[in-house]
Amino acid sequence: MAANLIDKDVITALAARAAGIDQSGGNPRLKQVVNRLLADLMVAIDELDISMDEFWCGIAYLTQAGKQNEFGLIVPGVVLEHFLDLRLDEAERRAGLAGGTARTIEGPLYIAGAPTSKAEARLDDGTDDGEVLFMEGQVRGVCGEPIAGAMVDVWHANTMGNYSHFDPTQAAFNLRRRIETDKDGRYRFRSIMPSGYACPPGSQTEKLLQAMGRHGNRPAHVHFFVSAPGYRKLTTQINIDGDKYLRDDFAFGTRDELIPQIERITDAAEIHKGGINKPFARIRFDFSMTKEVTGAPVTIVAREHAQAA
Ligand code: MBD
Ligand code: FE
Repeated sequence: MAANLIDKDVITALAARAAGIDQSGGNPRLKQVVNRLLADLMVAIDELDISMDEFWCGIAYLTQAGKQNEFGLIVPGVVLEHFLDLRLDEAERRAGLAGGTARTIEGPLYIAGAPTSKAEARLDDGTDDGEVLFMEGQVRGVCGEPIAGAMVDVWHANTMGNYSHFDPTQAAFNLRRRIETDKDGRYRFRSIMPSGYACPPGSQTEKLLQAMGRHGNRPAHVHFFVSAPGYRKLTTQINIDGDKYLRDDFAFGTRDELIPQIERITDAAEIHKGGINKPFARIRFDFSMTKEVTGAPVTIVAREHAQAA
């Protein structure tokens, strides 16, 4: 079958009618977006000569993905979540908002309402015999001022690459905490070294990636939301150096500035000081926050999160 069976003007008119452009009611912004996406989709169908079987295969795929609540995983997997970050970076650059710790994707596995503590916390419940990780640092403004009372909301996977809540074998809020910085803007926590996440075998996301010759692995990482009054909320992650997938993240989240050095502490006296009985890892990482300004695109993203039971 030949491609381009339908005149572009016919497609444009169909998309406009389907999006209610000729109707006075409805939400104008939604109509504008639906109109554009429909027109672009019909042009793609026509130019690629997408068959009925291919089209309905795609619909069945999306239907199943919805049933399995996988859109939050497909979005980073097909680079769209990272793309939104690139757009926000550029919008900030144009608004004159330079500096600050690089942002990177939130991902689908955040749970709101983790336990809070002042200055320090232990994130793991002691049931996972992973390498002990101490992480610490300071939250400062881009001009260097320490930010007392900033909230460092941290979450990461266990040694199997699984996140509490989504993994029913873990206790509620395991490896999830909100830590308020001390008077000098400092935070510190004890946890375990995470492993990288892998898309669930047999999932719709995994099927799509495989069909494109890709894998569904992320390098080990630790997520953060950092917020403080008067500053722009930061969504970011650190990646664990040395991970096989460090430069090959299926979700495109790795950024050079977000790969801190890892110290391996083996000295007996230091180990004793850390209150443990085996060698451990230490990461020092400071967060740099830009000031909130009027007119810049907001960095507080309204998106649906799974709720803790
Ligand atoms: C994750 O842990 C994650 O951070 C992202 C972006 C996607 C899937 C799993
Ligand atoms: Fe993650």
